[in-house]
Amino acid sequence: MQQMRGAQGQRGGRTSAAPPTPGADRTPRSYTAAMTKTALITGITGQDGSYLAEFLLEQDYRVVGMTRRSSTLADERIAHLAGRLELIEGDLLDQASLVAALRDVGPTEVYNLAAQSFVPTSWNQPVLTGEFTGLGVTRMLEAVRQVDPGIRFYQASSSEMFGKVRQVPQTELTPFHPRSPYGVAKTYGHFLTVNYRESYGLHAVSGILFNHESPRRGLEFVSRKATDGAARIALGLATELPMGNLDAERDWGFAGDYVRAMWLMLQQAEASDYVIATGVAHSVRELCRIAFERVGLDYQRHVTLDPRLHRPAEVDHLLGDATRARTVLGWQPTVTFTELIEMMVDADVERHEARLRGAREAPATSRP
Ligand code: NDP
Ligand code: GDR
Repeated sequence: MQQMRGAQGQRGGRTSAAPPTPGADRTPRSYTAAMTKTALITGITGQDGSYLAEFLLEQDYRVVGMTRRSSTLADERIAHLAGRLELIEGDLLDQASLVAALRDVGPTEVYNLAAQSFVPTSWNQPVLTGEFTGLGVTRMLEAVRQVDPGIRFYQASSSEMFGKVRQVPQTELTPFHPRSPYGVAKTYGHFLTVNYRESYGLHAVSGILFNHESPRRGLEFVSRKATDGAARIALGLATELPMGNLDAERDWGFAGDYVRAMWLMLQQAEASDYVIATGVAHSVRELCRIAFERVGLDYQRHVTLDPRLHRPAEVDHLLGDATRARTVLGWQPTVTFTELIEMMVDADVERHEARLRGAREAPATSRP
């Protein structure tokens, strides 16, 4: 395990790993506010991983992020945390690496955020999505059970489990009807989390989070695609933005608010599951309108329809009821939909402008 050394630094391999000790101490850790808490975050390089790491560091946690090996460094979302964040290698596909990571790190809390999280990809790679997003949860829970059943465990569940909704708005009691291999895999992960809580008494919670976005959102997700598209068109870098189903509706919130809810869930005396949502739904069309208006453009002149972006089975409308989170956790969102989209557009404009400035100012290089 290593301290992160910044964008140019090495990635943390498990360099100080002790060999796994059969029958190592399995005594559940007592959970007191006084002890220094250590969090292990899987999916640290993702949107939520980066916000959660920031939040936990502010709470004086020791934070260790799990990364999987790749030939390139994918740390742009966490590079600014260099020196404060430790990294350890592990992969949700590899049970032994998870057990070893837990033994090395000795966390008090595990946040299982890693997943294949893009819904359309789950139709192209359904088996891999099942392995990462579904069975990966089993591997992580088994590792917790074996290494230290006193670890508190958070599972990143999703409103995609509601899919073809049976009730509006959706609560913790709404039945699931997932509409994609991703949604099915998340539903498996959710029930497995509940099952390990009921079977082994683990402090395992499932956060049923509705869509949450930020300037760090992946460019393939609809919110960021719209805000980046509006920024590029406003700066003359593109002229149109092909989109899929503009009528789909989602309950979108700000990722920074949602990671606070994850933490609050693990601080409760009793493990339980919570819906996290704003309680307000908007269409993709409204999203586009607000994004383009922010840069003084009319989305109708630039957004084109591409039927190839429609999904084999769509989730038409999601709207969450987070009453339980509000009353039990004291959680509520702080950023409105319009504020969120405008924040994202502004960040994308700034990023593209900086790149354009850099390109103009860069010294001319002679080709070999
Ligand atoms: P991202 O797609 O931004 O991040 C996913 C993370 O998972 C990345 O760090 C990725 O690492 C990692 N990962 C993928 N596969 C593996 C693997 N086999 N082993 C180890 N790590 C792996 O997702 P978000 O941050 O947006 O979401 C976090 C979690 O919350 C996900 O589980 C997602 O499904 C869930 N969720 C998200 C919602 C949202 O609106 N954002 C709503 C509800 C649930 P790498 O960089 O190497 O690819
Ligand atoms: P979603 O998010 O599938 O809800 O999953 P996404 O932003 O991909 O899609 C939201 C809705 O927008 C419609 N849409 C488009 N989507 C994309 N990506 N690109 C387009 O061009 C486009 N045009 C219209 C989609 O059809 C859909 O209805 C996200 C992920 O973060 C999951 O991991 C998470 O679990 C859920 O949110 C809650």
